[in-house]
Amino acid sequence: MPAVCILDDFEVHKNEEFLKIAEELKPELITTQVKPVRLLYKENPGEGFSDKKNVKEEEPSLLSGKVLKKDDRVVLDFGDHQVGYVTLDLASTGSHQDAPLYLYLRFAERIEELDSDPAEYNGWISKSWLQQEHIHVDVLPARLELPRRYAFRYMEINVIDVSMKFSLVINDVTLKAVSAVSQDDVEPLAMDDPLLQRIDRVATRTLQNCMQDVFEDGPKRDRRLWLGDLRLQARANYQTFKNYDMAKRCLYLFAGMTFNEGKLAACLFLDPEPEPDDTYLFDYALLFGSALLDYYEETKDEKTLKDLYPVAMRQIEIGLDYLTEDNIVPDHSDEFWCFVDWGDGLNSQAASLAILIYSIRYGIRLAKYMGDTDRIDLLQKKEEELKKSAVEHFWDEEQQMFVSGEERQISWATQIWMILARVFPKEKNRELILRTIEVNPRIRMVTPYMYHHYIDALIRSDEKERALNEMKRYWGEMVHDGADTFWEVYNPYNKYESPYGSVMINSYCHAWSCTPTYFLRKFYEEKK
Ligand code: RAM
Repeated sequence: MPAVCILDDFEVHKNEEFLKIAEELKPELITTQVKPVRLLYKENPGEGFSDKKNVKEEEPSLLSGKVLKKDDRVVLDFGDHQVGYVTLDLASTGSHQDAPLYLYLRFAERIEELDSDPAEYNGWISKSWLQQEHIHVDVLPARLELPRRYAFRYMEINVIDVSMKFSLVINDVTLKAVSAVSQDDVEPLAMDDPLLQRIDRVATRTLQNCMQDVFEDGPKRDRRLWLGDLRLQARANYQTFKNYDMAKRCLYLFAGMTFNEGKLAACLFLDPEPEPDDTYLFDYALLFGSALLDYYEETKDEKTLKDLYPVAMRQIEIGLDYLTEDNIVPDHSDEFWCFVDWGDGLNSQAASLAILIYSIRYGIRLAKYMGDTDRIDLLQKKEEELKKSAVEHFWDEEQQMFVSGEERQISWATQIWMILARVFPKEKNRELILRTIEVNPRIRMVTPYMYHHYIDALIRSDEKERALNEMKRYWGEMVHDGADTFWEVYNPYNKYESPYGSVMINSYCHAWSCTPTYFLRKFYEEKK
Protein backbone atom coordinates (compact mmCIF):
# COMPACT_ATOMS: atom_id res chain seq x y z
CA MET A 1 0.00 0.00 0.00
CA PRO A 2 1.56 3.35 -0.99
CA ALA A 3 1.82 6.07 1.65
CA VAL A 4 -1.11 8.36 0.96
CA CYS A 5 -0.20 12.03 1.20
CA ILE A 6 -3.02 14.06 2.66
CA LEU A 7 -2.26 17.71 2.09
CA ASP A 8 -3.17 19.89 5.06
CA ASP A 9 -2.53 23.06 3.07
CA PHE A 10 -4.87 22.25 0.23
CA GLU A 11 -6.24 25.40 -1.38
CA VAL A 12 -8.34 25.08 -4.52
CA HIS A 13 -8.45 27.79 -7.19
CA LYS A 14 -11.46 27.54 -9.42
CA ASN A 15 -11.55 29.23 -12.80
CA GLU A 16 -15.29 29.73 -13.26
CA GLU A 17 -14.96 30.59 -16.92
CA PHE A 18 -13.15 27.32 -17.65
CA LEU A 19 -15.66 25.37 -15.59
CA LYS A 20 -18.50 26.95 -17.52
CA ILE A 21 -16.93 25.89 -20.82
CA ALA A 22 -16.59 22.37 -19.43
CA GLU A 23 -20.18 22.33 -18.17
CA GLU A 24 -21.53 23.37 -21.56
CA LEU A 25 -19.75 20.44 -23.15
CA LYS A 26 -21.37 17.91 -20.85
CA PRO A 27 -22.53 15.06 -23.09
CA GLU A 28 -26.01 13.71 -23.39
CA LEU A 29 -25.70 10.00 -22.78
CA ILE A 30 -26.89 7.51 -25.36
CA THR A 31 -29.09 4.85 -23.76
CA THR A 32 -29.66 1.37 -25.12
CA GLN A 33 -31.95 -1.37 -23.83
CA VAL A 34 -30.06 -4.61 -23.34
CA LYS A 35 -31.51 -8.01 -22.46
CA PRO A 36 -29.60 -11.00 -21.15
CA VAL A 37 -28.53 -13.49 -23.79
CA ARG A 38 -27.99 -16.57 -21.62
CA LEU A 39 -29.21 -17.93 -18.36
CA LEU A 40 -26.53 -19.81 -16.46
CA TYR A 41 -26.82 -22.00 -13.41
CA LYS A 42 -25.23 -24.92 -11.65
CA GLU A 43 -27.07 -28.09 -10.71
CA ASN A 44 -25.38 -27.77 -7.37
CA PRO A 45 -25.83 -24.07 -6.48
CA GLY A 46 -22.79 -24.15 -4.18
CA GLU A 47 -20.39 -24.87 -7.07
CA GLY A 48 -18.39 -22.11 -8.74
CA PHE A 49 -18.60 -20.82 -12.31
CA SER A 50 -14.92 -20.69 -13.25
CA ASP A 51 -15.02 -24.34 -14.11
CA LYS A 52 -17.19 -23.95 -17.17
CA LYS A 53 -17.72 -27.71 -17.51
CA ASN A 54 -20.62 -27.94 -15.13
CA VAL A 55 -22.30 -24.70 -16.07
CA LYS A 56 -25.81 -25.29 -17.45
CA GLU A 57 -26.98 -22.88 -20.07
CA GLU A 58 -30.52 -21.96 -21.08
CA GLU A 59 -32.45 -19.40 -23.07
CA PRO A 60 -32.93 -16.29 -20.90
CA SER A 61 -36.66 -16.33 -21.65
CA LEU A 62 -36.89 -19.48 -19.55
CA LEU A 63 -36.12 -17.46 -16.45
CA SER A 64 -39.73 -16.35 -16.03
CA GLY A 65 -40.82 -20.00 -15.94
CA LYS A 66 -38.62 -20.79 -12.95
CA VAL A 67 -39.98 -21.00 -9.44
CA LEU A 68 -37.14 -19.81 -7.27
CA LYS A 69 -36.79 -20.94 -3.69
CA LYS A 70 -34.44 -20.27 -0.81
CA ASP A 71 -30.76 -20.60 -1.88
CA ASP A 72 -31.55 -20.80 -5.60
CA ARG A 73 -28.95 -19.03 -7.67
CA VAL A 74 -29.03 -18.01 -11.32
CA VAL A 75 -26.65 -15.96 -13.39
CA LEU A 76 -27.67 -13.80 -16.32
CA ASP A 77 -25.13 -13.23 -19.05
CA PHE A 78 -25.60 -9.94 -20.90
CA GLY A 79 -23.34 -11.06 -23.74
CA ASP A 80 -20.69 -8.36 -23.49
CA HIS A 81 -19.35 -5.88 -20.98
CA GLN A 82 -22.08 -3.36 -20.11
CA VAL A 83 -22.46 -0.19 -18.07
CA GLY A 84 -25.85 0.88 -16.89
CA TYR A 85 -28.94 0.57 -14.75
CA VAL A 86 -30.84 -2.64 -14.08
CA THR A 87 -34.55 -3.17 -13.54
CA LEU A 88 -36.14 -6.43 -12.37
CA ASP A 89 -39.80 -7.36 -12.65
CA LEU A 90 -40.54 -9.60 -9.70
CA ALA A 91 -43.59 -11.59 -8.69
CA SER A 92 -44.51 -14.36 -6.28
CA THR A 93 -46.17 -17.71 -6.66
CA GLY A 94 -47.78 -19.96 -4.05
CA SER A 95 -49.71 -18.63 -1.09
CA HIS A 96 -49.90 -14.93 -0.28
CA GLN A 97 -46.44 -13.44 0.33
CA ASP A 98 -46.15 -13.81 4.11
CA ALA A 99 -42.58 -12.54 4.53
CA PRO A 100 -40.25 -10.14 2.71
CA LEU A 101 -38.30 -11.45 -0.25
CA TYR A 102 -34.61 -11.31 0.60
CA LEU A 103 -32.28 -11.15 -2.43
CA TYR A 104 -28.58 -11.00 -2.99
CA LEU A 105 -27.44 -9.48 -6.29
CA ARG A 106 -23.95 -9.41 -7.58
CA PHE A 107 -22.49 -7.90 -10.74
CA ALA A 108 -19.29 -9.23 -12.28
CA GLU A 109 -17.16 -8.05 -15.17
CA ARG A 110 -15.70 -11.57 -15.50
CA ILE A 111 -17.50 -14.76 -14.58
CA GLU A 112 -14.57 -15.88 -12.41
CA GLU A 113 -15.37 -13.03 -10.01
CA LEU A 114 -18.52 -14.84 -8.98
CA ASP A 115 -16.43 -17.56 -7.38
CA SER A 116 -14.70 -15.23 -4.96
CA ASP A 117 -16.24 -14.35 -1.62
CA PRO A 118 -16.54 -10.58 -0.99
CA ALA A 119 -16.61 -11.27 2.75
CA GLU A 120 -12.97 -12.33 2.42
CA TYR A 121 -11.90 -9.07 0.79
CA ASN A 122 -9.20 -7.40 2.85
CA GLY A 123 -7.55 -4.99 0.41
CA TRP A 124 -6.62 -1.43 1.32
CA ILE A 125 -9.22 0.39 -0.77
CA SER A 126 -12.87 0.46 0.16
CA LYS A 127 -14.82 -2.75 -0.21
CA SER A 128 -17.80 -0.57 -1.10
CA TRP A 129 -16.59 -0.83 -4.71
CA LEU A 130 -17.54 -4.50 -4.82
CA GLN A 131 -20.73 -4.58 -6.84
CA GLN A 132 -23.19 -6.38 -4.61
CA GLU A 133 -26.53 -5.64 -2.95
CA HIS A 134 -28.62 -7.22 -0.24
CA ILE A 135 -32.21 -6.25 -0.91
CA HIS A 136 -35.53 -6.80 0.88
CA VAL A 137 -38.74 -6.54 -1.11
CA ASP A 138 -41.77 -6.28 1.18
CA VAL A 139 -44.50 -6.42 -1.41
CA LEU A 140 -44.66 -8.49 -4.59
CA PRO A 141 -45.24 -8.05 -7.48
CA ALA A 142 -42.70 -5.27 -7.71
CA ARG A 143 -40.66 -3.46 -10.27
CA LEU A 144 -37.25 -3.15 -8.73
CA GLU A 145 -35.24 -0.31 -10.27
CA LEU A 146 -31.74 -0.45 -8.90
CA PRO A 147 -30.48 3.08 -8.31
CA ARG A 148 -26.78 2.40 -8.79
CA ARG A 149 -24.96 2.16 -12.10
CA TYR A 150 -23.09 -1.12 -12.55
CA ALA A 151 -20.27 -2.27 -14.84
CA PHE A 152 -20.69 -5.94 -15.64
CA ARG A 153 -21.39 -8.74 -18.03
CA TYR A 154 -22.73 -11.25 -15.50
CA MET A 155 -25.46 -10.63 -12.96
CA GLU A 156 -25.97 -13.14 -10.21
CA ILE A 157 -29.34 -13.41 -8.50
CA ASN A 158 -29.34 -15.34 -5.30
CA VAL A 159 -32.51 -15.95 -3.32
CA ILE A 160 -31.41 -15.67 0.29
CA ASP A 161 -34.93 -16.34 1.47
CA VAL A 162 -38.58 -16.42 0.54
CA SER A 163 -40.79 -18.45 2.90
CA MET A 164 -42.23 -21.93 3.11
CA LYS A 165 -45.45 -20.57 1.61
CA PHE A 166 -44.33 -18.53 -1.42
CA SER A 167 -41.58 -18.57 -4.07
CA LEU A 168 -40.08 -15.97 -6.35
CA VAL A 169 -40.71 -15.54 -10.05
CA ILE A 170 -38.55 -13.19 -12.10
CA ASN A 171 -40.57 -12.07 -15.10
CA ASP A 172 -37.97 -9.86 -16.68
CA VAL A 173 -34.59 -8.25 -16.22
CA THR A 174 -33.51 -5.31 -18.37
CA LEU A 175 -30.50 -3.10 -18.54
CA LYS A 176 -30.43 0.51 -19.64
CA ALA A 177 -26.88 0.75 -20.94
CA VAL A 178 -25.33 4.22 -21.01
CA SER A 179 -22.38 5.87 -22.72
CA ALA A 180 -21.54 9.15 -24.39
CA VAL A 181 -20.65 7.26 -27.58
CA SER A 182 -21.62 4.18 -29.55
CA GLN A 183 -19.24 1.52 -30.75
CA ASP A 184 -21.49 1.08 -33.80
CA ASP A 185 -20.23 4.42 -35.08
CA VAL A 186 -16.65 3.19 -35.32
CA GLU A 187 -15.51 1.49 -38.52
CA PRO A 188 -14.06 -1.97 -37.93
CA LEU A 189 -10.28 -2.10 -38.07
CA ALA A 190 -9.16 -2.53 -41.68
CA MET A 191 -6.53 -5.18 -41.03
CA ASP A 192 -6.78 -8.87 -41.90
CA ASP A 193 -5.48 -10.47 -38.75
CA PRO A 194 -8.47 -11.79 -36.72
CA LEU A 195 -6.61 -11.42 -33.42
CA LEU A 196 -5.87 -7.76 -34.14
CA GLN A 197 -9.48 -7.21 -35.14
CA ARG A 198 -10.59 -8.73 -31.85
CA ILE A 199 -8.07 -6.67 -29.87
CA ASP A 200 -9.34 -3.54 -31.57
CA ARG A 201 -12.97 -4.43 -30.87
CA VAL A 202 -12.28 -5.11 -27.20
CA ALA A 203 -10.31 -1.87 -26.98
CA THR A 204 -13.10 0.26 -28.47
CA ARG A 205 -15.63 -1.45 -26.19
CA THR A 206 -13.40 -0.56 -23.25
CA LEU A 207 -13.24 3.04 -24.34
CA GLN A 208 -16.96 3.27 -25.06
CA ASN A 209 -17.86 1.96 -21.62
CA CYS A 210 -15.50 4.41 -19.94
CA MET A 211 -16.87 7.41 -21.84
CA GLN A 212 -19.61 8.70 -19.62
CA ASP A 213 -19.99 12.30 -18.35
CA VAL A 214 -16.23 12.44 -18.66
CA PHE A 215 -13.51 9.94 -19.52
CA GLU A 216 -13.84 7.71 -16.50
CA ASP A 217 -10.85 5.55 -15.60
CA GLY A 218 -13.07 2.53 -14.99
CA PRO A 219 -16.86 2.33 -14.80
CA LYS A 220 -16.68 -0.07 -11.85
CA ARG A 221 -13.91 1.76 -10.00
CA ASP A 222 -12.82 4.61 -9.50
CA ARG A 223 -15.44 6.09 -11.84
CA ARG A 224 -13.62 9.42 -12.02
CA LEU A 225 -11.41 11.48 -14.22
CA TRP A 226 -7.70 10.75 -13.77
CA LEU A 227 -5.25 12.89 -15.67
CA GLY A 228 -2.92 10.10 -16.78
CA ASP A 229 -5.82 7.99 -17.96
CA LEU A 230 -7.39 10.93 -19.79
CA ARG A 231 -4.27 11.40 -21.89
CA LEU A 232 -4.38 7.84 -23.23
CA GLN A 233 -8.16 7.71 -23.61
CA ALA A 234 -8.12 10.91 -25.61
CA ARG A 235 -5.49 9.44 -27.95
CA ALA A 236 -7.63 6.37 -28.59
CA ASN A 237 -10.73 8.55 -28.94
CA TYR A 238 -9.12 10.64 -31.71
CA GLN A 239 -8.65 7.47 -33.77
CA THR A 240 -12.11 6.09 -33.11
CA PHE A 241 -15.09 8.04 -31.72
CA LYS A 242 -13.57 11.44 -32.43
CA ASN A 243 -15.55 12.97 -29.61
CA TYR A 244 -13.51 16.17 -29.40
CA ASP A 245 -15.96 17.81 -27.02
CA MET A 246 -15.28 15.24 -24.36
CA ALA A 247 -11.52 15.69 -24.61
CA LYS A 248 -11.93 19.45 -24.48
CA ARG A 249 -14.34 19.23 -21.53
CA CYS A 250 -11.90 17.13 -19.54
CA LEU A 251 -8.94 19.40 -20.26
CA TYR A 252 -10.96 22.45 -19.15
CA LEU A 253 -12.14 20.65 -16.03
CA PHE A 254 -8.57 20.00 -14.94
CA ALA A 255 -7.40 23.48 -15.80
CA GLY A 256 -10.45 24.95 -14.08
CA MET A 257 -9.54 23.48 -10.70
CA THR A 258 -5.90 23.83 -9.78
CA PHE A 259 -4.59 23.99 -6.24
CA ASN A 260 -1.93 25.73 -4.16
CA GLU A 261 0.79 27.13 -6.44
CA GLY A 262 -1.21 26.15 -9.55
CA LYS A 263 -0.79 22.39 -9.41
CA LEU A 264 -3.12 20.15 -11.33
CA ALA A 265 -4.82 17.48 -9.30
CA ALA A 266 -4.15 13.86 -10.21
CA CYS A 267 -7.87 13.24 -10.48
CA LEU A 268 -11.22 15.00 -10.26
CA PHE A 269 -14.59 14.17 -8.79
CA LEU A 270 -17.66 15.28 -10.71
CA ASP A 271 -20.44 14.96 -8.18
CA PRO A 272 -22.20 16.58 -6.47
CA GLU A 273 -20.02 19.43 -7.77
CA PRO A 274 -16.77 19.23 -9.73
CA GLU A 275 -13.99 19.08 -7.16
CA PRO A 276 -10.29 18.24 -7.44
CA ASP A 277 -8.84 15.44 -5.37
CA ASP A 278 -6.13 16.51 -2.92
CA THR A 279 -3.61 14.26 -4.62
CA TYR A 280 -0.72 15.51 -6.70
CA LEU A 281 1.05 13.11 -9.02
CA PHE A 282 4.21 14.62 -10.47
CA ASP A 283 4.02 12.68 -13.74
CA TYR A 284 0.29 13.10 -14.31
CA ALA A 285 0.44 16.88 -13.81
CA LEU A 286 3.37 17.16 -16.22
CA LEU A 287 1.66 15.07 -18.87
CA PHE A 288 -1.17 17.59 -19.14
CA GLY A 289 0.93 19.41 -21.75
CA SER A 290 1.18 16.27 -23.83
CA ALA A 291 -2.60 15.80 -23.65
CA LEU A 292 -3.11 19.43 -24.68
CA LEU A 293 -0.73 19.08 -27.61
CA ASP A 294 -2.47 15.91 -28.82
CA TYR A 295 -5.80 17.73 -28.63
CA TYR A 296 -4.51 20.77 -30.47
CA GLU A 297 -2.83 18.79 -33.24
CA GLU A 298 -6.03 16.84 -33.72
CA THR A 299 -8.45 19.78 -33.70
CA LYS A 300 -6.40 22.93 -34.36
CA ASP A 301 -8.58 24.56 -31.72
CA GLU A 302 -6.59 27.79 -31.13
CA LYS A 303 -8.80 29.13 -28.34
CA THR A 304 -8.35 26.04 -26.20
CA LEU A 305 -4.61 26.08 -26.83
CA LYS A 306 -4.39 29.73 -25.76
CA ASP A 307 -6.56 29.22 -22.69
CA LEU A 308 -4.79 26.15 -21.40
CA TYR A 309 -1.18 26.78 -22.46
CA PRO A 310 -0.34 28.73 -19.26
CA VAL A 311 -1.64 25.86 -17.13
CA ALA A 312 0.53 23.35 -18.99
CA MET A 313 3.58 25.62 -18.66
CA ARG A 314 2.93 26.11 -14.96
CA GLN A 315 3.16 22.34 -14.47
CA ILE A 316 6.63 22.33 -16.04
CA GLU A 317 7.73 25.24 -13.83
CA ILE A 318 6.48 23.40 -10.76
CA GLY A 319 8.23 20.24 -11.95
CA LEU A 320 11.49 22.16 -12.36
CA ASP A 321 11.15 23.59 -8.85
CA TYR A 322 11.51 20.08 -7.47
CA LEU A 323 14.98 19.63 -8.98
CA THR A 324 17.84 19.23 -6.54
CA GLU A 325 21.17 21.07 -6.88
CA ASP A 326 22.33 18.10 -8.95
CA ASN A 327 19.53 18.66 -11.43
CA ILE A 328 17.65 15.48 -10.62
CA VAL A 329 14.21 14.85 -9.12
CA PRO A 330 14.42 13.66 -5.50
CA ASP A 331 13.44 10.09 -4.78
CA HIS A 332 9.82 9.98 -3.61
CA SER A 333 9.31 6.32 -4.37
CA ASP A 334 7.99 5.51 -0.91
CA GLU A 335 5.05 7.86 -1.48
CA PHE A 336 2.20 8.00 -3.98
CA TRP A 337 3.87 10.96 -5.69
CA CYS A 338 4.94 9.93 -9.17
CA PHE A 339 2.80 7.10 -10.49
CA VAL A 340 4.68 5.54 -13.45
CA ASP A 341 3.25 2.04 -12.87
CA TRP A 342 1.80 -0.14 -10.11
CA GLY A 343 4.81 -2.49 -10.07
CA ASP A 344 5.68 -3.72 -6.62
CA GLY A 345 8.89 -2.10 -5.37
CA LEU A 346 9.32 0.04 -8.50
CA ASN A 347 11.70 2.94 -7.91
CA SER A 348 10.43 5.91 -9.89
CA GLN A 349 13.21 8.45 -9.35
CA ALA A 350 14.91 8.12 -12.74
CA ALA A 351 11.57 7.83 -14.54
CA SER A 352 10.43 11.07 -12.84
CA LEU A 353 13.33 12.92 -14.39
CA ALA A 354 12.68 11.28 -17.76
CA ILE A 355 9.02 12.30 -17.63
CA LEU A 356 10.05 15.85 -16.81
CA ILE A 357 12.31 15.88 -19.88
CA TYR A 358 9.56 14.34 -22.01
CA SER A 359 7.11 17.00 -20.84
CA ILE A 360 9.59 19.75 -21.59
CA ARG A 361 9.81 18.43 -25.14
CA TYR A 362 6.06 18.61 -25.45
CA GLY A 363 6.20 22.04 -23.83
CA ILE A 364 8.58 23.21 -26.55
CA ARG A 365 6.19 22.02 -29.23
CA LEU A 366 3.33 23.86 -27.54
CA ALA A 367 5.45 26.98 -27.22
CA LYS A 368 6.24 26.80 -30.93
CA TYR A 369 2.54 26.77 -31.79
CA MET A 370 2.12 29.73 -29.48
CA GLY A 371 5.08 31.61 -30.97
CA ASP A 372 6.46 31.96 -27.43
CA THR A 373 10.15 32.28 -28.39
CA ASP A 374 11.53 33.16 -24.94
CA ARG A 375 9.98 30.06 -23.52
CA ILE A 376 11.32 27.91 -26.36
CA ASP A 377 14.89 29.04 -25.61
CA LEU A 378 14.49 28.48 -21.91
CA LEU A 379 12.99 25.04 -22.27
CA GLN A 380 15.50 23.92 -24.87
CA LYS A 381 18.33 24.82 -22.50
CA LYS A 382 16.66 22.95 -19.68
CA GLU A 383 16.09 19.93 -21.86
CA GLU A 384 19.78 19.70 -22.71
CA GLU A 385 20.87 20.20 -19.08
CA LEU A 386 18.51 17.55 -17.82
CA LYS A 387 19.46 15.02 -20.47
CA LYS A 388 23.07 15.45 -19.36
CA SER A 389 22.22 14.97 -15.71
CA ALA A 390 20.06 11.94 -16.53
CA VAL A 391 23.10 10.27 -18.12
CA GLU A 392 25.49 11.42 -15.39
CA HIS A 393 23.34 10.20 -12.54
CA PHE A 394 21.45 7.25 -13.87
CA TRP A 395 23.31 5.66 -16.78
CA ASP A 396 25.29 2.59 -15.80
CA GLU A 397 28.00 2.18 -18.40
CA GLU A 398 28.86 -1.33 -17.34
CA GLN A 399 25.33 -2.67 -17.46
CA GLN A 400 24.39 -0.46 -20.41
CA MET A 401 21.13 0.43 -18.72
CA PHE A 402 19.63 3.20 -16.64
CA VAL A 403 19.42 2.67 -12.89
CA SER A 404 17.16 4.39 -10.38
CA GLY A 405 17.28 5.28 -6.69
CA GLU A 406 19.93 4.63 -4.11
CA GLU A 407 19.81 0.91 -4.72
CA ARG A 408 20.44 1.51 -8.41
CA GLN A 409 17.38 -0.43 -9.43
CA ILE A 410 16.97 -1.54 -13.03
CA SER A 411 13.40 -1.64 -14.25
CA TRP A 412 11.55 -1.75 -17.54
CA ALA A 413 9.78 1.51 -16.72
CA THR A 414 13.02 3.46 -16.25
CA GLN A 415 14.44 2.38 -19.62
CA ILE A 416 11.19 3.07 -21.42
CA TRP A 417 10.75 6.57 -20.06
CA MET A 418 14.40 7.43 -20.79
CA ILE A 419 13.80 6.29 -24.37
CA LEU A 420 10.62 8.36 -24.66
CA ALA A 421 12.51 11.33 -23.20
CA ARG A 422 15.04 10.85 -26.03
CA VAL A 423 17.95 11.15 -23.67
CA PHE A 424 19.94 9.25 -26.30
CA PRO A 425 19.77 9.46 -30.08
CA LYS A 426 17.46 7.05 -31.90
CA GLU A 427 19.92 4.27 -32.67
CA LYS A 428 21.13 4.09 -29.08
CA ASN A 429 17.52 4.08 -27.89
CA ARG A 430 16.90 1.14 -30.16
CA GLU A 431 19.84 -0.73 -28.68
CA LEU A 432 18.54 0.07 -25.22
CA ILE A 433 15.04 -1.26 -25.83
CA LEU A 434 16.44 -4.43 -27.39
CA ARG A 435 18.78 -4.86 -24.48
CA THR A 436 15.91 -4.41 -22.05
CA ILE A 437 13.95 -7.14 -23.80
CA GLU A 438 16.97 -9.43 -23.65
CA VAL A 439 17.78 -8.75 -19.99
CA ASN A 440 14.09 -8.74 -18.96
CA PRO A 441 14.65 -6.84 -15.70
CA ARG A 442 12.87 -8.36 -12.72
CA ILE A 443 10.95 -5.13 -12.01
CA ARG A 444 8.43 -5.56 -14.81
CA MET A 445 5.50 -3.63 -16.17
CA VAL A 446 2.17 -4.58 -14.66
CA THR A 447 -0.36 -2.18 -16.14
CA PRO A 448 -1.53 -1.62 -19.71
CA TYR A 449 -0.73 2.04 -18.94
CA MET A 450 2.98 1.19 -18.74
CA TYR A 451 2.69 -1.23 -21.68
CA HIS A 452 1.34 1.65 -23.74
CA HIS A 453 4.58 3.49 -23.16
CA TYR A 454 6.57 0.37 -23.99
CA ILE A 455 4.79 0.02 -27.36
CA ASP A 456 5.30 3.73 -27.96
CA ALA A 457 9.02 3.38 -27.20
CA LEU A 458 9.32 0.47 -29.66
CA ILE A 459 7.56 2.38 -32.42
CA ARG A 460 9.69 5.48 -31.80
CA SER A 461 12.78 3.26 -32.02
CA ASP A 462 11.74 1.98 -35.47
CA GLU A 463 10.73 -1.41 -34.08
CA LYS A 464 7.22 -1.37 -35.51
CA GLU A 465 7.00 -5.06 -36.28
CA ARG A 466 8.14 -5.99 -32.81
CA ALA A 467 5.68 -3.51 -31.32
CA LEU A 468 2.86 -5.23 -33.19
CA ASN A 469 3.96 -8.64 -31.92
CA GLU A 470 4.21 -7.34 -28.38
CA MET A 471 0.69 -5.92 -28.62
CA LYS A 472 -0.54 -9.30 -29.78
CA ARG A 473 1.34 -11.03 -27.00
CA TYR A 474 0.09 -8.78 -24.19
CA TRP A 475 -3.41 -7.66 -25.18
CA GLY A 476 -3.91 -10.87 -27.17
CA GLU A 477 -3.25 -12.91 -24.07
CA MET A 478 -5.85 -10.90 -22.18
CA VAL A 479 -8.27 -11.76 -24.98
CA HIS A 480 -7.34 -15.44 -24.61
CA ASP A 481 -7.94 -15.09 -20.90
CA GLY A 482 -11.50 -14.00 -21.66
CA ALA A 483 -11.36 -10.20 -21.73
CA ASP A 484 -14.48 -8.54 -23.14
CA THR A 485 -12.92 -5.23 -22.17
CA PHE A 486 -9.30 -4.66 -21.20
CA TRP A 487 -8.13 -4.71 -17.62
CA GLU A 488 -6.62 -2.25 -15.22
CA VAL A 489 -3.77 -4.54 -14.29
CA TYR A 490 -2.35 -7.43 -16.26
CA ASN A 491 0.94 -8.98 -15.48
CA PRO A 492 1.45 -12.05 -17.68
CA TYR A 493 3.98 -13.26 -15.10
CA ASN A 494 1.44 -13.07 -12.26
CA LYS A 495 -2.16 -13.04 -13.37
CA TYR A 496 -3.39 -12.55 -9.82
CA GLU A 497 -1.55 -9.31 -9.35
CA SER A 498 -3.45 -6.51 -7.65
CA PRO A 499 -2.05 -3.21 -6.39
CA TYR A 500 -4.84 -3.17 -3.83
CA GLY A 501 -4.33 -6.45 -2.01
CA SER A 502 -7.04 -8.42 -3.83
CA VAL A 503 -7.99 -9.00 -7.46
CA MET A 504 -11.63 -8.75 -6.40
CA ILE A 505 -11.35 -4.97 -6.44
CA ASN A 506 -9.39 -4.70 -9.73
CA SER A 507 -11.23 -3.05 -12.56
CA TYR A 508 -11.76 -5.17 -15.68
CA CYS A 509 -12.80 -2.36 -17.96
CA HIS A 510 -10.10 0.20 -17.53
CA ALA A 511 -9.63 2.89 -20.10
CA TRP A 512 -5.87 3.21 -19.93
CA SER A 513 -5.76 -0.26 -21.45
CA CYS A 514 -7.65 0.70 -24.62
CA THR A 515 -4.73 2.08 -26.60
CA PRO A 516 -4.07 -0.80 -29.02
CA THR A 517 -6.86 0.80 -31.07
CA TYR A 518 -4.81 4.01 -31.11
CA PHE A 519 -1.62 2.29 -32.22
CA LEU A 520 -3.28 0.01 -34.75
CA ARG A 521 -5.29 2.74 -36.40
CA LYS A 522 -2.58 5.38 -36.30
CA PHE A 523 0.50 3.37 -37.23
CA TYR A 524 -0.60 0.15 -38.93
CA GLU A 525 -3.98 0.33 -40.60
CA GLU A 526 -3.83 1.11 -44.27
CA LYS A 527 -5.43 4.48 -44.80
CA LYS A 528 -8.50 4.34 -46.97
C1 RAM B 1 -5.86 3.92 -9.86
C2 RAM B 1 -6.77 4.05 -11.00
C3 RAM B 1 -6.41 5.09 -12.05
C4 RAM B 1 -4.98 5.48 -12.00
C5 RAM B 1 -4.46 5.69 -10.63
C6 RAM B 1 -3.03 6.12 -10.54
O1 RAM B 1 -6.47 4.36 -8.71
O2 RAM B 1 -6.77 2.79 -11.56
O3 RAM B 1 -6.73 4.59 -13.30
O4 RAM B 1 -4.75 6.59 -12.79
O5 RAM B 1 -4.59 4.47 -9.97
